[in-house]
Amino acid sequence: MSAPIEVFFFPTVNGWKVTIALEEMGFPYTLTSVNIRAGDQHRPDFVKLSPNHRMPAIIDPDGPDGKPISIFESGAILLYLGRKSGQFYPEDPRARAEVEQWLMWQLSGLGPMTGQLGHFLIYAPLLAENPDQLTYARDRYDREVKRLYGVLNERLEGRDFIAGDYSIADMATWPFVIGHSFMKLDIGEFPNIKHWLDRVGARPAVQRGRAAGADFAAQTSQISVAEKAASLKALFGREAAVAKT
Ligand SMILES: N[C@@H](CCC(=O)N[C@@H](CS)C(=O)NCC(=O)O)C(=O)O
Repeated sequence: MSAPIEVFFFPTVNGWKVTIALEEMGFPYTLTSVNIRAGDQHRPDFVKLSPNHRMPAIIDPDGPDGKPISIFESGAILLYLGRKSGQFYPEDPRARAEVEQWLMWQLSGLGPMTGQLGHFLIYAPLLAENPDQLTYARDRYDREVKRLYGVLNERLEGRDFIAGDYSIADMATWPFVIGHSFMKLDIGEFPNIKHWLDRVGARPAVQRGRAAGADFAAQTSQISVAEKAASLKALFGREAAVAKT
């Protein structure tokens, strides 16, 4: 059994990709909290591992040459773990290209666009000086996320998984789609996605990965006003425009 992989983690969409992959692949791991609401992502010791000031990151004490290796960016971590385990990332070049294109689609399209839609729906109303001006941004990201859901729904027509067998492309995408109701999306409009969400969500390893580190974060509704203000500052570098509870 290899030495545990240390995961620098907070229970969020990008963090769950890594814990789901580790659970699926059977690697032992430990979690080190990076509380992004308290600004841990900006701590110098963490930035040495993750120069982009974002979690997740990992340290594998048993890297490719037997020496420790650190990796940031969820996509790079999934590719590394797929190569290391020889699982969920096929070696056949055609099958591999299939997985990679859908992984990149998640990393460059669905992920950032969902993130922006979430920002303009949930955080921007607290931060913007004039919340009435948010309509354009909301419409723009709502339209784009719906378009991307349409692409995924089409892709899943007649398929159980996104790219051939169950793969790291599914692991990257699933955490970003489970929050569809927060994005005010009607999943009933995307029946193939709904079935795929259930199919992937029924996997015990996915459930364990999704539950990892749940105790690191209190529900936002349970934190104090002062903690909320500090978290907005840590995440977006600005104070709430209007004091809200
Ligand atoms: N492209 C990065 C994005 C990572 C990312 O955005 N992580 C978020 C949590 S899901 C974060 O660390 N946010 C802290 C912040 O915005 O300051 C990846 O895929 O790993």
